Amino acid sequence: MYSGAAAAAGPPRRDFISVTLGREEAVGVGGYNNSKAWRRRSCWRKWKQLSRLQRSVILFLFAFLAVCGVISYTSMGEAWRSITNKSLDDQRTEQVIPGLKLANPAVLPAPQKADANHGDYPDLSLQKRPKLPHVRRGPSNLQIKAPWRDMRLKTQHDTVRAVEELVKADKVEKTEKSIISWRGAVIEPDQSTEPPSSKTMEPEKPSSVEDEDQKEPVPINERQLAVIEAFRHAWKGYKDFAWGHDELKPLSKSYSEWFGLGLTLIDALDTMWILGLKEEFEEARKWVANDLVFDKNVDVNLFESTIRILGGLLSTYHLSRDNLFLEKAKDIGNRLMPAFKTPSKIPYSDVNIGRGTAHPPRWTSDSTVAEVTSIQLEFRELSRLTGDEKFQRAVDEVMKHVHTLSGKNDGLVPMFINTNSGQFTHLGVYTLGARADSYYEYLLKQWIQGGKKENELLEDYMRAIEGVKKHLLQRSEPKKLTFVGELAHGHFSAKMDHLVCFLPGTLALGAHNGLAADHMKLAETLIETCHQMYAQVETGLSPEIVHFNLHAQKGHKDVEVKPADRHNLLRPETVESLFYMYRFTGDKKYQDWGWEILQNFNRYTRVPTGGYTSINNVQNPSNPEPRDKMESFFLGETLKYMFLLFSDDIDLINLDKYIFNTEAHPLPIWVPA
Ligand code: DMJ
Repeated sequence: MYSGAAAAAGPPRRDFISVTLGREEAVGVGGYNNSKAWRRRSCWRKWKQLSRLQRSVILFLFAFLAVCGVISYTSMGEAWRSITNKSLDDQRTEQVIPGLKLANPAVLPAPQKADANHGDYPDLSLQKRPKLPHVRRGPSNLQIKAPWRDMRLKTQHDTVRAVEELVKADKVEKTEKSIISWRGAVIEPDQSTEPPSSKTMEPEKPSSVEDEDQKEPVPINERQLAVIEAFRHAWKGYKDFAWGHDELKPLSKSYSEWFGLGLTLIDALDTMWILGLKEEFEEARKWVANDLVFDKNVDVNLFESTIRILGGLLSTYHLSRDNLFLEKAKDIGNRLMPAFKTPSKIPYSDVNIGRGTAHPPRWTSDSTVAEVTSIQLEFRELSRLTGDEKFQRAVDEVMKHVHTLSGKNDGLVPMFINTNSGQFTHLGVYTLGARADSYYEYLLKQWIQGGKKENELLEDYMRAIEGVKKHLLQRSEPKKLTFVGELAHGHFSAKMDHLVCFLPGTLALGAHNGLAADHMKLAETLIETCHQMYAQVETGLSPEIVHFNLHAQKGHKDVEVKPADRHNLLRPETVESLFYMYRFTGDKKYQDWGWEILQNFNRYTRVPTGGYTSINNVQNPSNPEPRDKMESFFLGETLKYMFLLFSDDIDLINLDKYIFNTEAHPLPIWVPA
């Protein structure tokens, strides 16, 4: 035991250490037994026997050791982290974890011999491919892992090897690229977002890597790979012939301009993110950073630029957490605001984003109802992110106003609204197709986005669906397909736009969010009809508009197509609804139907030199008459929904956390379910 004598015998500090820490405990002096009380008493006695100086020195030493311990732990942690990060950064720069570099892009085996009937359009059907192991999705910066997670990397190698085998068989593209699949960031419940306030919102933090890692990675399957291949083929055309322009003209190997704002590139950003096309994404990001300028003397359509550009930038910001996209979103959002300076506050259809002026179309002072009521998700989200309420105020006012308007028919709205009077015009025509469609979609989606609190939106939605049931539903012959027709001044027309095929998906989303179960039943019947709009046509692709037969006639199918309506613009609505239906029911037939559509796009709309084209005649497989245009929504929506439809990972854009805008750009639900 430490004694005063020992202290006197040498320098206090050293004595203290040797005597105190060593002796008694080591040799067992003092009748040691196992009694805790005894030990406590004995320690206390020893402590009391120390001089004040000795006690202070002991306490100081303990404190010193504790501080050293904390410091060395932190700096070791830093060093470990930087090693891990560096190696991941290296991987990023090289585009590979060695072995992840592919000799060829991950494209499908060579198309089967083109059917004689298929003209120039190569047939693309999948051959049997090796089963793919798990690929972890998620951007590399969200994938920083502890060393013991190397197992995952090994799995990626395996996947890449499998992909390489596929690639060997392909003859189409030879560019050296890699598949590195990442995932869109998932908002975890603890990161739930809040409705707009006057304070600027801090950008959300990346989702918890640890939480994500708890989940078994879901493999990317063959059909998803086929979508990636299709996207790359489309992107190749855009990159080679239309880079930075609005739309690709794949046959003339040129481009068309609408707003002159790189529409396809912006629309496709989040699709690349979701599909894991990192290299393409980085290249496009560079264009956004260096070449995307909104200070241009150009008239843009408020609705189209909101859903495609503002929506695309906002969702890319959410997925990538890259501030560049938020800054650009703020810029375009501010430049669109002059549209709301009208006598009625119902916005004009067109805005000059350079001059800050807005106007209606030359021939009228009307705006389209769907257009003024389908910009809300985006402007509301912009307010939430910036803390600037003016965006939300402007669009909420439109909804409140439309809510009170007369001229509806059991919740169904006319197609036009006057920007001076604020009243509906051209009364008496009701459709869920062009000019009204997304009004219904955004009623439900705003209600979900805002945490299911805005009752007027829900009321209007529920009433409208009742209106659809009462006035617009009929059954066709011979298959008795339920379809959504139109009503013109009391006369029913059996005409249905392909655009209406958004409805089954929206109904299913509503049912998933607790609305009437019969909405789901209706969704199931309507998606069957949309499927038949493809299946009953010669190319297996739907025309823009169909007419349903109401009376059985020998040799007639349910679906009739008029010559003026037989084009296909590569639209997304049916695939979109298939995606929702599969997510909510798990019924694989929906995936199969989507797979058929993809194959038919590949058969009849794929241009060998890159890109896909809309076609003029879905009824003529030997000459579908290419129109020489690839719409931006083919990359923004159609292929994205295909990829999601084929996925079995419900967390790949979880529908309880994200709401898709009408251009398929996912935005966060403010209070996730
Ligand atoms: C897209 O721009 C949007 O989906 C819009 O709501 C309707 N039209 C096209 C796709 O068909």
